[in-house]
Amino acid sequence: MVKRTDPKFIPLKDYREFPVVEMKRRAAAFFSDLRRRRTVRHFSDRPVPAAIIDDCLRAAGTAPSGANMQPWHFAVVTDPGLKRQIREAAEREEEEFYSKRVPPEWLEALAPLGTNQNKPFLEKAPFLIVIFAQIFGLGRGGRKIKHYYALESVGIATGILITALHNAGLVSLTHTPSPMGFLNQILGRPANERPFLILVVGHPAAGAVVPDIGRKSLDEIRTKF
Ligand code: IYR
Repeated sequence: MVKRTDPKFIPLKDYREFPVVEMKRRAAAFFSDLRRRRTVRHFSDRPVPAAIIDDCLRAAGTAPSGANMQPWHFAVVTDPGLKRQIREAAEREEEEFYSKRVPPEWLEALAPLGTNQNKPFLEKAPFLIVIFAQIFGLGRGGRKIKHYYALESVGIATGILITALHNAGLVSLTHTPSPMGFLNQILGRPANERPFLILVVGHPAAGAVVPDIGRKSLDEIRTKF
């Protein structure tokens, strides 16, 4: 028997309507602030209050998700020993990636970013947020609960997290060592969770530089019908 819960509705009380001029101002101001965001690979070890990270994670947790399963888990790492383990494991994989596994075409695409197998930021930055996608949920007695659109949902939550961190005055790096299975072992996360990415978070190093790359224009990313 399929168990169904009757839907229950409450008033949409928190929605705010703005006059059109105010909508325009807010949309432009948000874009103007967000266009300053850059992915940064040079981190300072300057500490960041944990409460700021917690609020950014609360923001991430507001993301929409398939059937409201909220299939994300954020492992927040500040412990230097764990950071070192993550760095060592990531650099082992990256060494393999850059020296053997990477197809020439991929290497060419990465060239403008100036990345390599060395990942000092994994120890230097004050926070590593390891984002896991729960491919399925675990109910009572270990019963598997199907999660719909888990990766899409976690991608949306990650986007909100990156935006929230930027809004708070922090920088981040989306880091995806490949493969990332070592993160389950080091952090003791269960088998229903798949590492999605490591978000490296903190302040930029003094004199940090970023690749001289640009963004596609609106005309390149949208079609009007
Ligand atoms: N994981 C490697 C390679 C890499 C891949 C992509 I796609 C990037 O946008 C950047 C890097 C690394 O982190 O160096």
